[in-house]
Amino acid sequence: MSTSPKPVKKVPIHLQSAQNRVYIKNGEIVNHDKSFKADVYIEDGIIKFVGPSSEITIPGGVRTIDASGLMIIPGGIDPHTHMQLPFGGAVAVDDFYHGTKAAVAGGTTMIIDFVLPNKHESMIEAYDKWRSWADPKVCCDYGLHVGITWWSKSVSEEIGILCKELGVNSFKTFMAYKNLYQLNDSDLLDVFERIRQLNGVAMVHAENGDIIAKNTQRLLAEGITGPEGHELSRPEEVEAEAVHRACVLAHQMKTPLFVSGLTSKSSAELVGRARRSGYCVFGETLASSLGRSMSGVPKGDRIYCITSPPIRESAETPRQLMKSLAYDDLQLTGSDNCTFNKEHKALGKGDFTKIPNGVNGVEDRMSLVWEKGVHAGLLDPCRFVAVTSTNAAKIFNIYPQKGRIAVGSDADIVIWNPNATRTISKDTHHHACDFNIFEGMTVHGVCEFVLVRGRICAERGNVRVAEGFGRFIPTPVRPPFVYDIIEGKVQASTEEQQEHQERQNGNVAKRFAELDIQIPVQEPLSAMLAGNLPMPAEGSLCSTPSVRGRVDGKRDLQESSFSISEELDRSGVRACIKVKNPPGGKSSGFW
Ligand code: URQ
Ligand code: ZN
Repeated sequence: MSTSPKPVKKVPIHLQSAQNRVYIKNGEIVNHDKSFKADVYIEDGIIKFVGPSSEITIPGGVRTIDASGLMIIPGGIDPHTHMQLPFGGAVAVDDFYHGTKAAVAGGTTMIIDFVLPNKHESMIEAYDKWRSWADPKVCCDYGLHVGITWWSKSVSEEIGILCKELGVNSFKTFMAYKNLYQLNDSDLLDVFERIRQLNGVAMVHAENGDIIAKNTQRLLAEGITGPEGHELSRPEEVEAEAVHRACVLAHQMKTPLFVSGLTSKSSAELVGRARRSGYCVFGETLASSLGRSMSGVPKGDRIYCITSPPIRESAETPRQLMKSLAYDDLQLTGSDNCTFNKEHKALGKGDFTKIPNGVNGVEDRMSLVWEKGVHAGLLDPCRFVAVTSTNAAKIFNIYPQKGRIAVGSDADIVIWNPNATRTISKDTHHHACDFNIFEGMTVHGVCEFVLVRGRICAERGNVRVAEGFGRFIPTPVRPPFVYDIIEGKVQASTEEQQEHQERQNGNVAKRFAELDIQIPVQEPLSAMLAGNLPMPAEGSLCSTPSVRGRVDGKRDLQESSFSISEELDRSGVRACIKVKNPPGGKSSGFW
């Protein structure tokens, strides 16, 4: 049981003065809902000013960064990592130091890791163990999900304590890993019901573990023992079946559901359909599934790419998943970073069930999403920010402390060069592992600077992190962007609402014309920020509205849309549509 108060971490003196005042000028700020030109002033780890340079006088002793031609984006939030996880007879080699150093190097300034208790282990004792591993080592802030790997009255009581006292609002269940983490449907219903009672967020690893076990038994009996057996035991439909079932179970319990690590188009479409049917469900895909497929991988190299759910064979899958993120069938990207060295993977030579599952991703996630999404013309930069940072902050209830460039938010900031490229390699990455599944890939989108709570931790490729500088970030229960939907205050968008919104958007353009307000001619924002077109002077409207929900009754977009930055943003540049509170109170519509 967690008893002793956590020691207050002292920031080393040398970090306090030199790093705590930074001024970033001439950059293009890109939040999930709009992009605009403005300067940013940071002090003591918090954003204190966002606006034109004419409105601020910079005191002496401030580090000034010229971000001309660059983007200023919220630091990435990776909601799915497994640092130093004991798994499959090994321990993941990226510990909380190397893993978070790699995260920062790639532009991720917060991770949310998983406490995974063994069956019959106390949830709280496991939580204390993970805290003792992470607190002394993390280079950036972190949160924790807790795995419900078994179920009983005591577990139900302990997750109540985790919610009320220990800063956890999200609980991972597994429909796979039979005899290790897997729960049956009856337990899943009880767990989802309890999570709803606590105003938490249920998470699921959605693969049918019974089918996997049966297929594995058959494959081994047929002498198929190589790494190809891994994907053969769990083809796409084994994921899709579990995704559908998890959505129905959670919907029946009226519990918000986060589906982790989707790897196939069919599963992504199921999540999209559930959302359009009004289910409160969110879908995550991974750097590994977005960045590559197994198409053409030599048999001898397959062992290194083993993760669950698996990286799919089809070369089409990465682009299909990126389109799912663009269409909002999926809402987030994670990495599932769980790295093992070649020697560990070799434990499974001759029996694919003994290959420790997991690959890298936390360092390269941001660049891969930029390369395969924005540079490929499928996402605009605002949507890039939404799926790499803001949506995770909203779902896990740490927005706008995290996931936004705004006055009052933590100064977790990345100065992003959309036109620069880098080539991914084990020889240059910051992971502890001795290979990289994206080896040799050249990607657009490079961090010029990474600030973690105002401290410059990466500068033009030079990574200077401080072990233990990161903090544990509690994730409070009842995230409004989730529970307002579940409680009917805001309807999750449905087909007819989306059609309604398209009509409204058309009316908005007509209204602007009547009011003689010129909307800058919008080239595809992604093309602009991908360096193909010059940026318009006064900022850009984002093409992918991040708010689809509506407050009770039809929301008249003529009068309002939603912008949390209303009271925070002093840039003077209009939000998509300047708003007061929409009719019926402040919208907390999320999608
Ligand atoms: O399944 C997970 O998410 C954990 C156990 C890491 N392993 C993996 O294959 N992703
Ligand atoms: Zn995982």
